[in-house]
Amino acid sequence: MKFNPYTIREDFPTLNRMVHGKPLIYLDNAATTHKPKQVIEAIKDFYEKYNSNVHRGVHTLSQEASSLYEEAHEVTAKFINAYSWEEVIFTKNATDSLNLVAYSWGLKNLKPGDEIVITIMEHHSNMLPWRNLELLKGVKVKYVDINDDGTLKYDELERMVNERTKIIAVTLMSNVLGTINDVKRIVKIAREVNAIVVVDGAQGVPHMPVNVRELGIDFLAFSAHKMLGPTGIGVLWGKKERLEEMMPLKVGGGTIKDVTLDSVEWNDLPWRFEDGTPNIAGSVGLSVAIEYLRKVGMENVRQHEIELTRYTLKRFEELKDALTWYGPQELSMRGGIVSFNIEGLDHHAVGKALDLLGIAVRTGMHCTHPLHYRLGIKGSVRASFYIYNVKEEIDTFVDSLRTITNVANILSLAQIDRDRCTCG
Ligand code: C6P
Repeated sequence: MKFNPYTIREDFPTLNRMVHGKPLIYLDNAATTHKPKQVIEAIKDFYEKYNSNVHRGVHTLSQEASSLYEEAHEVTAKFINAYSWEEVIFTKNATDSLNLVAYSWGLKNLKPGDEIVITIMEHHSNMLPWRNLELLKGVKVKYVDINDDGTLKYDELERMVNERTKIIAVTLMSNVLGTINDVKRIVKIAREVNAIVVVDGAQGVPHMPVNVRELGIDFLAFSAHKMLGPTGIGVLWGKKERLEEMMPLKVGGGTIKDVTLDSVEWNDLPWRFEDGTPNIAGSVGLSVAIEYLRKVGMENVRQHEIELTRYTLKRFEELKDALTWYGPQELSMRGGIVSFNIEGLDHHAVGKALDLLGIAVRTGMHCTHPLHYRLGIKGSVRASFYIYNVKEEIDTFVDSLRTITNVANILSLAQIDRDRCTCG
């Protein structure tokens, strides 16, 4: 399919919204993306025609719902080139997936004194579960720093990893800096000490081709809602042998083959980790979202975001006296995320001003407090792109930043004059 963001936009009803009397410009895709009508329709269709519980009935609706649910595992497995659909566990979201590895693999396989290496750019979801293991298992979490340009200090990582290192957990793409980490290089370092590699793909998987076999990693976590799918469903992919090493911790309906008062026989993969009635409609939505992205082509997604980022950074140069932005300049090392601050202005104020002009961005610390402290800032404004964003939106966005900057300058000059004024 020839990539055309203008045609793609027609599939997204939300993009027709007006906000404060202006056409919506949605640049908050790292938080969540909009859903194409194909996904919305598929979820509606599921509830209208197939709604039933899975793996719990011989009746037609339950069989059909079970097939759709199983098929969603297969579609997801193919999308990331997993060895088998049995390696795909549906969770609530990426956070849930990372917690699942931390506890189910970590509690069983770690011992006091073991070390987990993560990076300073990690989202709290790929930091706090590991930190909990410090309390629960007496392991130590170590943090790899970044260079001034927001890239990872690989030499420091290499020095930090030793025979005590059991896990390296790293994000594929930073949700603030946009930095894309060299996961293959990290896997090489990990293999020298037999550590496993857990990848937080929440920002990576929606925006670039991801092939788990080629990366050589052990676990990958991501969320449907950041890749055109619904909220409430996420994925943990794990190599089969790693999943076999995990203990089911959240257990109950769906996780077992047999239970007596003396014993439990756990279910096959992946069901032993999918406790209770799952998000069946969500899995249908995820399937269709993946199918949509597959047709668009993940290479095209990546290329489009490189172009939008290139254009944004070029236009940011016009405002360089007032703007500070973060992350690598080199586009091959960054995704479609641009975080910045305007000199003298609070990030929330900038976000609100943009909202009044119809532009949605995220402001704050983006669930990466340690990274913001490392950068020496109290927060940032973040614009993040997806397949339906177009250059004209970037123009309006940058022009709006110029207006905000000019108005702020006028207001501060007015304040200086006001302070000098003694006329009562
Ligand atoms: N980042 C953002 O605005 P969940 O919320 O579980 O779907 O995803 C968690 C998560 C994990 N890792 C990274 C790198 C992420 O960016 C996120 C979610 C959103 O940046 C919401 S905080």
